[in-house]
Amino acid sequence: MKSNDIYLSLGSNLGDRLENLQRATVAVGKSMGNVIHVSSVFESAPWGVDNQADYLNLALMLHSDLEIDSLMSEIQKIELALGRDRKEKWGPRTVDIDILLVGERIIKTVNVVVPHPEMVNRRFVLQPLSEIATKAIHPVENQTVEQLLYKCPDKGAVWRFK
Ligand code: PH2
Ligand code: MG
Ligand code: MG
Repeated sequence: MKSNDIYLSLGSNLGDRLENLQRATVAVGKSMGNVIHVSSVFESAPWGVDNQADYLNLALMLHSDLEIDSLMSEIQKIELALGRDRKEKWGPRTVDIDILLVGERIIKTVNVVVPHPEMVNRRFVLQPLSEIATKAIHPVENQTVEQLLYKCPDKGAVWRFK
């Protein structure tokens, strides 16, 4: 795979949330490629399932020569190493890493769909992403991240944490 601009979303709402995000960012740089940009950290109420702690989220951009399946398996290793235990859909997690965009490619495999199908509906994803990728194009919507944030139907509060 060409070294595209790959955008990831990281989230944590268990344990030391900030440390989890920092450790995950370092691990991404070690095993997946070169981390070029990291957004501020934002906090938001849990989306999808109530009665769990607030999340911290950030977005980052990396350059990588890995194919999509290798990106996915590295992500799973990092999530596991940081204590992720996959139980409940939308439930609490020490760290969740999602692939949002891979350049302007549209990818559908049994493991992963890029652009992330739900990113346009989640303010906690778009708000950090817009900090580092304002003009990046979503190749399905044919809109920039800035435009997607503006028209995002999710009106949940997302505030700057760090
Ligand atoms: N991740 C989820 C479910 N709900 N809510 C917020 N605020 N942030 C998240 O990262 C998040 C969520 C499952 O991936
Ligand atoms: Mg997720
Ligand atoms: Mg995930």
